[in-house]
Amino acid sequence: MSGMTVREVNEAGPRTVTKSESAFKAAQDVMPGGVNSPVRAFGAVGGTPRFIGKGSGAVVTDVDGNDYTDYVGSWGPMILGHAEERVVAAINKAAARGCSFGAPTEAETRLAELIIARVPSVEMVRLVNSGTEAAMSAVRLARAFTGRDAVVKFEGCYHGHADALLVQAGSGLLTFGTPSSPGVPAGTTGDTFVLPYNDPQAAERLFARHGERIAAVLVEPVAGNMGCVPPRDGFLGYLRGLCDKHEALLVFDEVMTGFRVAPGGAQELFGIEPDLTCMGKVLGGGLPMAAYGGRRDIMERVSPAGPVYQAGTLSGNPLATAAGIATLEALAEENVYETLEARSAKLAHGLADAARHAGVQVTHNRVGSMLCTFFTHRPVTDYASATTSDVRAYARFFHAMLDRGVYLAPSQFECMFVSTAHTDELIESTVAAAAGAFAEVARASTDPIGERMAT
Ligand code: KE4
Repeated sequence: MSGMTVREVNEAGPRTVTKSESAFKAAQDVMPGGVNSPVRAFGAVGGTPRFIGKGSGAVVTDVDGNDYTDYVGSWGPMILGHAEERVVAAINKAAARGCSFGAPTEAETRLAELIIARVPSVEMVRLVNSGTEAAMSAVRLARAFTGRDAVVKFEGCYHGHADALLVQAGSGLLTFGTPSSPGVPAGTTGDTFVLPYNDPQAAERLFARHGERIAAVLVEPVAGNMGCVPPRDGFLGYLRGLCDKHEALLVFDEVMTGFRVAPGGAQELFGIEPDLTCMGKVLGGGLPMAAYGGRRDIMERVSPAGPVYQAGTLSGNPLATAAGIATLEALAEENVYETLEARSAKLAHGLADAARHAGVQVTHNRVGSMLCTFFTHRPVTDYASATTSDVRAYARFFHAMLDRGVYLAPSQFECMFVSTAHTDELIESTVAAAAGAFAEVARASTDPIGERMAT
């Protein structure tokens, strides 16, 4: 891809994937679905998942030797691109001193200090190993701090796979959620409410009825797990006011937005300070690193300073900590976020022009370097509108882009991520590929998506 001309890009046909095919067969024999996280199996788009052999900058190469401009970026962590030399050097240096001690290290303090210096609301932080662990622990802490059990989340938002958060909307807006996975007892979701995203009135009604029971509102300040859905003006501030009024805690899940949409995440971008923040992805630069943090008076309840138990063998792991420090220090350099913004805007405008030229009606949402193209003509502001998207059209687009050397998220309901390694040239070749891919979608649909959706 990086060496292909625009013409070559658009004449490219399906790539040879025989090695990925045999790798997938072998993997399926020994791991459920052949993967270690479900979305990787291409279930939502069909076809053979590409087994990746290496990555360099914004390009990944599959085991058949096919190059792709990568917009998955490991689902957000790779904001500096793959095998970034400062991050790799930091990991190698740390590894040479030992991989894990199960004892405190000064590097953990350094990373904690970097987080606190950047994220407006964070006064104290605990390092963990995944976003799931961060969200799960923040919920436990909020319940302990408030002495209440109920938690509010929003439809279409994802906070990892802890039982209490694997919840779908209950039958009525004001009823508790129901488990969204077998194996999750009803009792563990019986204290979780699920509301529509970007609907302050629904939140108001819920608090009016149950406010005294609500420990926390957990929200993605920019939703990234139903595709990219920005908060409506005032939505986050309204949640802040409701939590203050009813003495509940506001918890921002910034696992995806943290250190991405601004140096201090969405809370810096929108100027709303939560009580607790979950972080991850970028924070580890591609290694297993996450965190939760916030007000000191809350965080000092966490064991061993306080009674709220939470622990982890590899928490604050030296290699992951080194990668995180190197990543945050690199992001602090001049013009990094301005460059990300310019490149992401160029991509979004190019995709919109390409879709319009092909006569394919799509909706583009973007916040900084996270964006999504929804195959619907409607504005996408919540889960209900996101799911009006034509997932078959998305799947066709996905494969047409893959054939042209562009690796998008294998699901309509995920984001594209731009890194500092996505050069103007790679953005331009992506847009050229999209022109061909949208034309393929237009040809494949017997009637333009817009007409079908108009009813
Ligand atoms: P992990 O446990 O996967 O590290 O983080 C869970 C999580 C928590 N909060 C937010 C806002 C998240 O986006 C995530 C994980 N995001 C997905 C992508 N939609 C990870 C990809 C996957 O599940 O394989």
